Amino acid sequence: MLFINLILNLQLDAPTPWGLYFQDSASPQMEGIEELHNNIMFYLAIILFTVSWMMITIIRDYVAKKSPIAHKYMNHGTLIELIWTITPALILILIAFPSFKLLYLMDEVVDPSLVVYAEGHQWYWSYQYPDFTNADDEFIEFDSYIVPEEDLEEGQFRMLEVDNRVIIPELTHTRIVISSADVIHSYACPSLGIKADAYPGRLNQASVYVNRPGTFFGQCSEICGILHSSMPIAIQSVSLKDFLLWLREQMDD
Ligand SMILES: [Cu+2]
Repeated sequence: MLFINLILNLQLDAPTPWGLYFQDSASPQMEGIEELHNNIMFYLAIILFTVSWMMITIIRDYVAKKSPIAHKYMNHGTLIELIWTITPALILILIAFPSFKLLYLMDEVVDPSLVVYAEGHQWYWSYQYPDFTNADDEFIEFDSYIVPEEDLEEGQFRMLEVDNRVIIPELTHTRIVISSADVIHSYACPSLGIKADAYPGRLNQASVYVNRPGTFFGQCSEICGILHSSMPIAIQSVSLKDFLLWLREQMDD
C-alpha cells in the first residue's frame, strides 16, 4: 500500500501538501487546460515585465528633480495611443481563440461507449451503470462514502479515500451523467479535467477519456452543507479486462 501511495504521489493524481501547480493530467481535456494555462502565463509574464519596465523607467527618469517641466505641453500622442489600444486587443484575441476552442472541445461528447451516472447526496455520491444489469434485472449501482480518518489504512489519503471507487476502463470514451438528489453539488476531478454542477432535477454531462491507469481523486466543489468536505470522489481507471472482471463481480452481488 505504501508503494501504491508513492506511485500516486509521483504521478500527482491527488493533492499534495503545498502543491501549487496542477495535478498530472490523465485525459486529453486536462492536457488542453494545462496547455492553455501555460500559453496565458507566457503572455502574462511578457506583459508583467513590459509594464514593470515602463513604470520603473518613468519613475526613474521623470522625477520632478530631474525634469521639472518634462513634456508639459504633450497631452496626447495618436501613435502611442493606437499602439496601446490595439496591442492589448490583439493579445486578448490571441487568448480568446484557443480558449473558446478548448471550451467547445471539452463540451463535445464523442459517441461514448459507457455511461456512468453520478448522483450527489448530502453527503456522499451514489453511482449507477445504466448500461449493465444483474441477474435480477437491476442496474449496477452503489454508494460511495468517505473513509473516516480512524479507518484509514496505511497509504490511503485522508479526506479523499472512499469505500467504493468508480471503476472505468482506460482508453474508452465515457459519459458521466451528473445530477443531485437534494441540494446543488459539483462533481470534479482535477486530473481528468472535469467539473460539472450536480443540480436536482437536471442532468449534466461530462465526457471522460482516461489515457492511463490510475486512481484520480476529486472533491465536491459546490458548498452543499456541513459535510461538504466529506464527500470525495475517487475514480479508478483500469484495463478493459479488469473492468469486465469488476463488472462481473458487481453483477454477482
Ligand atoms: Cu456536495
